[in-house]
Amino acid sequence: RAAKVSRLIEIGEKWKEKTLKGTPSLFRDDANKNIYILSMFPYPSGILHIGHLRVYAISDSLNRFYQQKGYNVIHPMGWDAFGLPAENAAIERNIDPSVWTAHNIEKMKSQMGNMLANFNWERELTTCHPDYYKFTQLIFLKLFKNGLAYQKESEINWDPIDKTVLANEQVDSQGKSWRSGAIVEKKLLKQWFLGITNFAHDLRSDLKALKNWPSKVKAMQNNWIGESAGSDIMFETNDPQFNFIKVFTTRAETLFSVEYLALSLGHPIVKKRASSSSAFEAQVESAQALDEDSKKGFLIPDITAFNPLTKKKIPVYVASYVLDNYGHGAVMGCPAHDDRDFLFWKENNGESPIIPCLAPYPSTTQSNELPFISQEAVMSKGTGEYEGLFSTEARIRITNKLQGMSLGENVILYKLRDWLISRQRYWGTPIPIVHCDHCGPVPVPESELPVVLPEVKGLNSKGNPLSQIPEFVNTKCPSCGEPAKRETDTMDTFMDSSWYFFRFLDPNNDKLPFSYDKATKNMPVDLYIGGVEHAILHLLYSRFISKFLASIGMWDGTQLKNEPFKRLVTQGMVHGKTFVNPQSGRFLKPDEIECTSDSEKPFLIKGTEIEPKISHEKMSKSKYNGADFNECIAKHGPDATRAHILFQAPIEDVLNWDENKIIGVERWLLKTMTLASSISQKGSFKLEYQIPSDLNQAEAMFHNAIQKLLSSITNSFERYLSLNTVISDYMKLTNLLDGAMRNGQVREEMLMLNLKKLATVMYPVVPSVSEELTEIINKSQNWEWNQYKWISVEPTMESKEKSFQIVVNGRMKFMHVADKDFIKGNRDVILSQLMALPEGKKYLSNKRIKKLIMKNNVISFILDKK
Ligand code: ANZ
Ligand code: ZN
Repeated sequence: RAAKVSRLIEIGEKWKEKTLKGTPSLFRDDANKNIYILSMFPYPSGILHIGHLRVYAISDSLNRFYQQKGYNVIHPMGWDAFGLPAENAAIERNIDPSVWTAHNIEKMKSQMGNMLANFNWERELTTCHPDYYKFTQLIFLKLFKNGLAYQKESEINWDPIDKTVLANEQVDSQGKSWRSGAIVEKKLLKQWFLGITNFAHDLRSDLKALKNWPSKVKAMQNNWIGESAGSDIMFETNDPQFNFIKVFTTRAETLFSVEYLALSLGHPIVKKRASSSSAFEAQVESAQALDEDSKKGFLIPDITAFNPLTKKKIPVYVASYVLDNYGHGAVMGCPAHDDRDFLFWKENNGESPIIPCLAPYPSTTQSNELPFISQEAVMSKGTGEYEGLFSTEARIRITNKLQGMSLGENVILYKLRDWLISRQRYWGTPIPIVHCDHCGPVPVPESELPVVLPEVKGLNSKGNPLSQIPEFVNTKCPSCGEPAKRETDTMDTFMDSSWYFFRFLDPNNDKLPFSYDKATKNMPVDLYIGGVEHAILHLLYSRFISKFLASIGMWDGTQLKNEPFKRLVTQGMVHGKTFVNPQSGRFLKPDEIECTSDSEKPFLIKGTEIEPKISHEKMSKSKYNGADFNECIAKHGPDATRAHILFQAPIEDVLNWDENKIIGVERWLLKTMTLASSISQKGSFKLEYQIPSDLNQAEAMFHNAIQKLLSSITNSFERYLSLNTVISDYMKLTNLLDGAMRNGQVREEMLMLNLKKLATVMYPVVPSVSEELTEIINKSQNWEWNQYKWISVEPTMESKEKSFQIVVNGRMKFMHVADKDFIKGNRDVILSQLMALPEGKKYLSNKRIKKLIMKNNVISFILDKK
């Protein structure tokens, strides 16, 4: 077996160079048949892991399938190369991040080659190269000029020892810096934001146009955007400075049950009070330490608000459950109809009565216990003109009434916040802005791009690296020419990846990020494949930037609402086989495990009789369950590895990686080659041979079964993206051919014809074995046939023959295959033919035929029982 398997490795080597090129371009004849298949580009960490193997095996199989169908497939690859890991590696190893990154890219590229992934390397891009980030900067400037990039004070994580800003991921669960161990502080810093909220409406409503996205992902985006339709309501106050408090509510009809207003800790009124009273400030600070879910609060003295409808006087509280950055940082408290308000009021106002203004529909069995939060409600007594109205109708009328009084209006609110892109780190795209004392923030002229990221010697983790380079910082104001300072923040790497799919279409354009025509012609991406971990941020940012670029006329994607990705596939995670010692609960390394020959107890902990506990879990170093697919390729060859990972699970499901199970796929691949040799040796065949019309019965069944599989394979690629069933169909096809060859009922020409089809449809998944099969066939036949054109599924055929059941005295005795018009012939001829058969002799001879009935496929004899 080992020798046989090594053949798969050799074949992989033998055809590597050829398969890496994909099908020859002359087969992609129709210039207008384009398809764009994209897998999310990787971070160049230096090692391709098994999750990458899975995505690229999927995208490359589809790539090759569409090439065979004659499409021009755009199947590019590039590198999402800015970001913290490179910066940290550079600090640790004292090398330039660009050197580290370039080295990693080389390694990963060669691993992609080992798995036979056919990418359009002529389109390769790297986000940390100036010829790419120059245009990331240009897009930033376009946003800036359209009022969609602005600076605002915002809270950051501050490491007081390293004097640096930390990303959320760099703060551990105890609130300490991952590097210095210092307690991380919150600090306000002026930072750059992008106005994604201006697109909130479209980002939400255009999800409906994305028919080929997983509904799970659309639901996640929908929640993240968080649209809420409601009303703004103004409450007059007795405060001389703040005459009104504005609240946002989705339940304006509950206005009659308002007992209090609650303000967030950052509300202007609260801030004002805190600045003039240290006792009040202390209260605010202690409330700050509470979490949002806490229902604690305190009264603001000397301020009263008035209900705009009832004119009732109500107290104003500060409450930690009111969020600063949602709505107006203020809520109208309705203890009778809202859970949180109910708890707050209980906690802070003891026993004072809670008065509802809504009741259940009269005919329902809902309990009217408080808080009564159902919206299937009618307005209670005491609500005047609204009494008896449904909750939803009263809501509209009340808001309209308030609007007439200029005390309310309908609004739509979003949870989505503007996108904070400032990073106080080195390894990112510099923000192309100059700060001038006279002119404020001034954009660097487009003609001066890129603002090059300067080289840094001895990069360290302290402070903001760019701000420590005077030659970078000090410059002239592009507007007035006075000395000025460059912006020293770099951009969030999500900015780099928010437009790379456009650049792939025009990677060498040095004037523009991409040409209008190329983008308009090839966008949206037809199929985007990647991890579900990007379901929110990356996909949302990409949608935003695509819509923005369309809004300024850089491309036209109106046929799909200027959306970048037509179909999205999120592949499942790959889990690794994990061994745990059942006694200690400790994770075990592979070399602590021994394989047994006992199928009941296949594994033991070495040197013991203890069976380890086995599960499949997310791969991690601490669980020793990582699998290196490079080793797998070295041991089993690229084709078996690709087919195995596709075979093990449907694309979207979790895949439990078990290298041992690759045997099934290996056996199949070896069998195809044996089969190819056997059929090829049967004779010399005509290259143009077509399916004959005079099929015998076995041939017709064979033909029809093959067509069914070919059609299933085509549909699995094209419609269902069901690549695991593709592999099982390959195996069925192989077995069908093998069976037909063994039983000899199908003519050899047909075996050869279908062997060629097998080699053809296998190409997308196992390109080098497909090449080998082709070579076996061509050598034996002296052909120059190739497998690069996808097969067409033929109509099913009927045999010229039919099986007849021979029934004797009511019992089925034997079958006879004959021309389908057999029973329409002369009775004596029929009888003599049947009598000539061995079974005929046995059951029919020397008996007197009392009756003979022939109908459909039944020939029934009634014989004398003597
Ligand atoms: C009165 C009321 C009565 C409310 C009732 C609900 C039920 P969504 O749907 O998520 O948009 N709210 C408004 N601003 C808030 C803030 N800054 N922090 C915390 N909560 C805030 O939620 C809207 C509801 O959340 C609003 O409607 C408001 O409470 C509260 F029976 O107003 B409601
Ligand atoms: Zn200036």
